[in-house]
Amino acid sequence: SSPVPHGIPVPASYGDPQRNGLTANDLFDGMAEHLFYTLGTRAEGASVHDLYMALSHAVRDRLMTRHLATKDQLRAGSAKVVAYFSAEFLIGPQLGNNLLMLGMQAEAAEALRRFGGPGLDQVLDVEEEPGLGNGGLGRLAACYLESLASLEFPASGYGIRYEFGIFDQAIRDGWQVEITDKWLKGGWPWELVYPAQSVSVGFGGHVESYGDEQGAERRRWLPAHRALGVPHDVPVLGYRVNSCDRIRLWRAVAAESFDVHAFNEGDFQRAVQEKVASETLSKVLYPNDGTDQGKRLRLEQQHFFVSCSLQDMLRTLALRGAPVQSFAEHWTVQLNDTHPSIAVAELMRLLVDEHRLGWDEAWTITTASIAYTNHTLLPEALERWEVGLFGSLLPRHLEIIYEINARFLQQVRLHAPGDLDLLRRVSIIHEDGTKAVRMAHLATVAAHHVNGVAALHSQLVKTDLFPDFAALWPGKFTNVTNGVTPRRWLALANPPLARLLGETLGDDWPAHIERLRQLEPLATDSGFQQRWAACKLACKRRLAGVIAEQSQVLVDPTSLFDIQVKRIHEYKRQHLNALQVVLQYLRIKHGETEGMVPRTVIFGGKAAPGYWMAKLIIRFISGIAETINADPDNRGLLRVAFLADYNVKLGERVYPAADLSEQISTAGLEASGTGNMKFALNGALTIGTLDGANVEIRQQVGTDNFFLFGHTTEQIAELRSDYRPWEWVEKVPLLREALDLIERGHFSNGDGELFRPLVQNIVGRDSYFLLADLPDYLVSQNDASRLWADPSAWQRASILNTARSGYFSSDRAIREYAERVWGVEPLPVAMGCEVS
Ligand code: NBY
Repeated sequence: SSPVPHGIPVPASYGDPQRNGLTANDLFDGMAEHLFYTLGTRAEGASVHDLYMALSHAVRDRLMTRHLATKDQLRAGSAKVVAYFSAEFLIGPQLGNNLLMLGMQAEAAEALRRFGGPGLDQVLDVEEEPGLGNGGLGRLAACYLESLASLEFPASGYGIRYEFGIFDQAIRDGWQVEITDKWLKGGWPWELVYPAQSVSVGFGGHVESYGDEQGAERRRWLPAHRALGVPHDVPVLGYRVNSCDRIRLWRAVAAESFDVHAFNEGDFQRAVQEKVASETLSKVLYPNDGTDQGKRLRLEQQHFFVSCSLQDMLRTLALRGAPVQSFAEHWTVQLNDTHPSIAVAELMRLLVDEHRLGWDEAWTITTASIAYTNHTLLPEALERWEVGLFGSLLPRHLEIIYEINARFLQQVRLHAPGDLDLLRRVSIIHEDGTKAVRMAHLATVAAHHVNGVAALHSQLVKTDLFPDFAALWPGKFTNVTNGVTPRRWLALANPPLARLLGETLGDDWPAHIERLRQLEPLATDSGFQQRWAACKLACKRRLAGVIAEQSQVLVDPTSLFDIQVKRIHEYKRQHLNALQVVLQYLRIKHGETEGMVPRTVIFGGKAAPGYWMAKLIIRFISGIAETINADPDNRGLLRVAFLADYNVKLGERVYPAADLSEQISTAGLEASGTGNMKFALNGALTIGTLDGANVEIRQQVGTDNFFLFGHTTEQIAELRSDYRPWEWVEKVPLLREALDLIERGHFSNGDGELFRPLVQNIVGRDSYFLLADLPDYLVSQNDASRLWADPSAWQRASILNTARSGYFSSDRAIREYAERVWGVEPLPVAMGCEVS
C-alpha cells in the first residue's frame, strides 16, 4: 500500500554492521550531521546538551535498521507477540544503555574526543530521565522489555506517555518538597511518533440496542466524547542482538470532531477547552498513595491506554491478514497489576460489539490471551471503582462486567450449591455498602494465569488474598519471582566490576549471567578479593562525590556503606532503620563503642505527596543526620545522609557502592522487592527479614552470607491479635532514652512537637511491628559489624553474593513467563532486511 516502490536502500552510513555504521568514525560523522541538520548548530560552540542530542540521534539512527527489521519480520510472519500492558515504564536514561547494547561505548568516547569538548561521562550526565513510574512496578516493566529484546522475543510494551512523570524531590529544611518533572523540556530524542497510527477512544455516553442485518439484537455504545491516542515508540534494543522491540506510549490529543468546523466563535472557545480536557488524559502520572483511590481521571487514563493498545493490536492482526478469531494465537497480554485490567471488558467489547463475535467465542479468546500479575497484598492498594462512577464513564464496560460476573457466579453455584457467602466473597462486584467493581477479581476471573512476584508472595496470594479462587482454579495460580537486568544494573552501572568480570568470565558475561557462578572458587583467593575490594572502593568514592555535591556531607569511603533506597512507606520501615541509628549514636555517646565499626548510613526515596507520615519519616532522617553529623563525639564512627531525588540514574550510582543492603519490611508485606536483587548482584550483603524475594536471596547466596532478623509472616500474624508495643520498649537497652530524646526535640532543634506523632505511632499502635523486630535487628546489625571487622571474610561473602545472584536476572524471569505463561518462542532477527 506504500506509494514508494520497494528496493530503496537502507541509509548508507547508519546501522547495519556490514555497512560499517558502528565505528567511531561513522558515529562522529553522524553526530556532525545531526548537529548541523537536526539541531541547527555548528560543532564549534556546541553545548554539552547539543552534543548529548547529536550523539543520541546518531545512536538512535543505529537502532533503526534493527527496529525496522524486527517489525518487518513480525509483520511478515505469524509469531505470537508479547503485549506487556503497564501504566508505568520507568526506563531510566537511554544513551548509556543503548551504547552498551550496541557495544559502542568506546566508539562514543572516541567520537566525542574528536570534537575536543566534554567527555562521555559529562555528556551522559545531562540526560533527563523520563520518570514514567513510581518505583518497583514501573522499573520491573522496563527490565522485562529489555530482557524480552535481549532474548529475542517479539514484544511490545504498551503504556502512557505522561507529560509529567513522578515529581522531582528536593529537601528543604529537612522536608520533602515536590517539583514538577519537566523531562520533555530539552527535547527527548528517544521516541518516534506515528500520528498516522492514532486511534480513537470513547468516554461516557450511553448504550442502546439495535437489530443487526441478521435480525439479531446487539448492543452498541454511543460515547459522549472521544480522545485520540497518538503512539510514541521508544525502541528497546536487546544486548548485542538485532532484536529491537519497542515500548509504545500513548499521548492523548483532542479528537478533531466534525462539529468543530461548524462552531461559531463562542463555541470555538469551548472546542479549545475540550482539547485541553482531552490532553489532560496523559498529562500526569499518579503517585502511589496506596489509599488515594477513586479518582475518575485515573480510570480514564487506564481505559485510554488499554483501548488504544487493543485497537492497535487488532489493526496489526489485520495487517498480517489474520482473522480476528486468531487473536490469541498472535498476541499474549500480560497485565502489570490491575491498572490495565479494564482490558478484559474492552477486549470483550471490541470482539462482541465491533467485530460481531458471539459471547462465548469472544470469552474464549479473551481468557486465552490475558494473564495477570499481582504486586500487592495490602488491602488499601487493591483497586476498586464505585459502580456509579464506573457506569458514568464506561457504561458498556459495566454491562459487560455484569454479564461476565453473572456467568461466573453461575459456575460457582454449580461448584458449591447453596454457598451464598462464597458468592458474596468472589463476586466481581463488591455489594456491602457502596457497590464497587473489584478489578483484581475481574482480572483473576478472566486470566489464564495469575502470578505473584516472589515465592512467598505467590503463596500468600493463594492462601490469604484469593483462597476462594485458588480452590476454584488451583492450576491458574503460579509464581514468577521478579528479576532485574544485569546489563543496566551491573554492566552499565558498575564499570570497575564489569571490567573485572570481563577479564574473569569472558566479555559476553552479561548475556550469560549464570557464569557468575564461576566466581565461587575465587571467593577465598586473596588476590581476587583485593581486586574485588578495589572495585567496591572506586564505586564508594563515586557515591561519596555525589553525596558531597548534593548535601555537603563528607563521608568516608572506607567506612561501611549501609544503604536503604526505596519509596518511603511505613511497611518498608525506614523509621526502624532510623531508630537503630539513634541507638548506635547513644551507644557512642555513652562510650559503649565495643564492636562498632565506622558506618555511613544512607537513605533515599520519595514519599507520596499526600502521605503525611512518610514525609515525617524523611524529616526525621534529616533531623538525625543533622544532629549526628555535627557531633564531634562520633569520632568517625557514624555518619548519616539522605540522598535527595532518588531515581534510576541515582540508583546506578547507589547499588554498586553498597556494602550492606537494608531490606527490612514487616514480613508478609513486601511482595518481592527488586532493589534487594540489584544490591546483591553488586556484592552487597543483605540485612533483612523473611519477606518477598529476600527469602530466595538468602537461599541462593547462603544463610551465612545474609543477616537475617525478625518475625516471620506467621509469627507476625500471631502477634497481631494481641500486640502491645509499649511492653517491648523495656526489652531494648537505651530505647526509652532514645524515644525520650526524639520526643523532647534533640533531633529537631528543641522542637518538642515535631516528632511526637512518630513516637506515638510507634509506641502506641506500631502497626508495622518495629518494636517487636528491633531487638533481633540490633543483634543482626552487630553481626554485620563483626564481619566487617574481618575484611577478608567480608570480601568472601560479598563475592559469593554476586556469584550466586544470577537467578535474579530478568532473563530467567522472562524465560519462565515465556514457557509457563505466554507460550512464546524466540524469533532471532536477521539483518539486511529490505526496508519497506
Ligand atoms: O512492585 C512493587 C512492590 O511493592 C514490590 O515489592 C515489587 O518488587 C514490585 C515489582 O513487582 N509495587 C509497586 O511498585 N507499586 C507501585 O508502584 C504502584 C503504582 C501505582 C499504584 C499502586 C502501586 N496505584 O494504585 O496506582
